Amino acid sequence: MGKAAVLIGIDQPLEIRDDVDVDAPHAGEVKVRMAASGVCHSDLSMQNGTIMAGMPPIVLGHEGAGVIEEVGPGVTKLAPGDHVVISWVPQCGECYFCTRGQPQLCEQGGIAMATGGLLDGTPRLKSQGAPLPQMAASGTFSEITVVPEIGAVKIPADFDLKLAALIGCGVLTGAGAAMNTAQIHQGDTVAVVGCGGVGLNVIQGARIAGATEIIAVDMNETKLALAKEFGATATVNASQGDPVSQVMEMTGQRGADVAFEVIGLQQTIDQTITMTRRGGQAILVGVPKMDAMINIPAFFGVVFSEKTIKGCWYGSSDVQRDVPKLIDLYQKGQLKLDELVSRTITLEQVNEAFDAMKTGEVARSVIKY
Ligand code: PAD
Ligand code: ZN
Repeated sequence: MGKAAVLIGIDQPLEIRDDVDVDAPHAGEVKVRMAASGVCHSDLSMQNGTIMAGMPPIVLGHEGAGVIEEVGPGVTKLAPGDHVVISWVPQCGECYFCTRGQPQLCEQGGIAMATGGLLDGTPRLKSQGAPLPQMAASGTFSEITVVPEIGAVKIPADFDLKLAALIGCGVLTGAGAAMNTAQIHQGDTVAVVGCGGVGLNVIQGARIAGATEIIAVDMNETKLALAKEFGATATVNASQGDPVSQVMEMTGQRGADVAFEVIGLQQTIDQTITMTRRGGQAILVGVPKMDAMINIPAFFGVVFSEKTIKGCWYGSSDVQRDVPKLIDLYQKGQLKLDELVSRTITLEQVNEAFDAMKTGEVARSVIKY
């Protein structure tokens, strides 16, 4: 029996249950004792019904790291005792997308995402006598979980698991948005709208990729100060005047070479596309409400201006390639991870982490088991 934080209804506090039974891993699966889990805005968006309503009860959490306790039949790449980062997009390496260099779109992940189960559509957790679904084939708000072998990436055993957890979503997504999705070039001018746990990683990814001007846009001064630590060269407080005209002014009325939306609001999506220069790229990372629309004039906004509007899923990451790369960048002192941890909390404090996220006071709260 273990503990887990369970979403029992939209807009209700997560319930801490201590009766969670974990099945043995099936073929191709691994059981993981979680060491740490970050609290990402996507967890809050599940809790408040912005995304994927309709499947409570479900264990949330998808940004985690831990130690393998048991492996199912046929598992060859991982063994008990291995330290792993959970990949909330399992990447099979064999499907249409994986073999075309887009493992972030792996066909296997879709089944899990839609069902709250693992790759066969069923979860390995049970509570109150019923199967307990797991968010995104992970469920890292559980002391112990079972994930597909292709949803766990081995890391060195001496790497801090609390920092490794953050790599699992915020860092892969944010840094990947800059380095993989946008493929920032040396000398680019970049705007980042939304400087939370993911946006700060877009900023540092852009800095590492060679952007020379990085304009951070947020409504919270604490976040703007953090953004500067992560590499922003200028800041715009969106609560003080129109952020688009401020970015236009800072870029000689041309706009940013690459602008990123990292909030998930219809209004900021439109702002981000508008502040992108002619011929530039607008990268949409934030997850909006399922019925949100993009409201951009088709001619002046896209055709005549030749802008690319590009979605970003999991930082277009190849997790087997990018997790080691990010660890290496951290060890060389180029990637900040410690500074992302605003608070270390217990599983019981997960609802407080949601409150802190709503007021914008934290980059990340990290649950330590
Ligand atoms: P967060 O809550 O830590 O950060 C959001 C930031 O936006 C905060 O700093 C806010 O102050 C700021 N903000 C809010 N409203 C405005 C506004 N109108 N103008 C300017 N700034 C504002 O969230 P996060 O960084 O954890 O996640 C950001 C989004 O990215 C969220 O929608 C999440 O669901 C999404 C996400 N997408 C992927 C993906 O694969 N596409 C992965 C992970 C997270
Ligand atoms: Zn996330």
